[in-house]
Amino acid sequence: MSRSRYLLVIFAVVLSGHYILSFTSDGYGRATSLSRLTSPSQNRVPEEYNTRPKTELDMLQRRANATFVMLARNSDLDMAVRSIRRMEDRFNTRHHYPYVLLNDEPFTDEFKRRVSAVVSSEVQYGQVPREHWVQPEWIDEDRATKGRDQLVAENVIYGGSVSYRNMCRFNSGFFFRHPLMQNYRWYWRIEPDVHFHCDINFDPFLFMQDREKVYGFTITMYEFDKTIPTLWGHVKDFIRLHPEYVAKDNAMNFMSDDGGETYNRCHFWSNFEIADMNFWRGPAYTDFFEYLDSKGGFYYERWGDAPVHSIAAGIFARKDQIQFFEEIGYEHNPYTHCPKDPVMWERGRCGCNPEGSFDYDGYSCMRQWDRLMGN
Ligand SMILES: Nc1nc2c(ncn2[C@@H]2O[C@H](COP(=O)(O)OP(=O)(O)O)[C@@H](O)[C@H]2O)c(=O)[nH]1
Ligand SMILES: *[C@@H]1O[C@H](CO)[C@@H](O)[C@H](O)[C@H]1NC(C)=O
Ligand SMILES: [Mg+2]
Repeated sequence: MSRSRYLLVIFAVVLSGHYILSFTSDGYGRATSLSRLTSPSQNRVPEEYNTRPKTELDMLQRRANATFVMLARNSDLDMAVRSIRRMEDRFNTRHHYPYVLLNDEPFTDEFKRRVSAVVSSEVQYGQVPREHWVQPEWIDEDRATKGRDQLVAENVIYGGSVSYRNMCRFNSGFFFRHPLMQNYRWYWRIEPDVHFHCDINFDPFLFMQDREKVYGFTITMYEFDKTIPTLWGHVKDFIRLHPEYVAKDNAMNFMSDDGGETYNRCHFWSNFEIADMNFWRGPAYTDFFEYLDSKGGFYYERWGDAPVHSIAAGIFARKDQIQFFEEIGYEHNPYTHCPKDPVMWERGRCGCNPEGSFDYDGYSCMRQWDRLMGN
């Protein structure tokens, strides 16, 4: 064998070796055998969104017009710091998205100092204007009191709380109107004391922006019927008044088992949300919120922002604009979503137990979601 021929053979062997290696690697720089054991989940975010091996410089080149948002009380400080620290460790030290923290009272200096210490980006602290928070004047207080007393008698969680109702109404119709939120289109809602159990190796904002998504969730479940006895009737009335807002190919069959006649109480758990504020700021949701608000159900009953947001996304958006983020391991007491797909679980270096995932718990609405998406 001549020397040049010999070198050619070596070259060919090295090349084919490299080819085989890259063929079996998982695209995240690690060889994996798991990917051959399972068919890919339909929910998996494509690998082109993988940001992990890139440099900081790459990251800075493409970022969405987005922020984290957390509503918190000063007394939530320890838990707020924990949530944000977890978000930083699992995602944001590679992305540096800013945070907006909102409170119906002024944040204390101690609160600001502790939160600012854990973030790798900018934080802004805002106070909610009174008119976005307190029970409106025109609410019939006698009727509201009766409503609260009844839910207390029925042992409904937060049944007697006015501040909880203020919070739900604020999250339904006002957070995206706060002056600090005006600077952004996309947000990721986090709450004090939530957990992110897996590395988030992609940018959910860019994914949603590129794919024209409007709403992303990780956990879905049934709402308590006692908190929303009249809500669906008002929704149907609104649809009759405004058929022009109803999207084709919407997610109605996720929320209703009889073509829209009754609500099956399925909703996305809104303590986790990644969504497009243009959707909430647009004409359909603006009119929808105003209509619902005028019925007083945030106070006479105990309408949550979760069913209100979910129903709106389910009717005014196409179903393919709603994203189940299977790979984002997430926990808000008492429920955890943990990726069941072994590839997602391994890539995310998840600390959660997939066997304990809420997805197919009896109280979960993933079955209805799968039915809708044809999974
Ligand atoms: N500033 C402020 N934040 C509140 C108030 N009530 C609830 N929150 C926040 O609203 C979110 C939801 O409240 P939470 O108590 O976690 O309700 P749950 O998740 O439905 O049990 C959390 O981010 C809380 O910190 C309040 O009265 N003032
Ligand atoms: C971000 O979005 C907001 C709201 O849509 C908009 O007002 C603002 O100009 C955007 N900023 C950038 C840099 O695109
Ligand atoms: Mg909570």
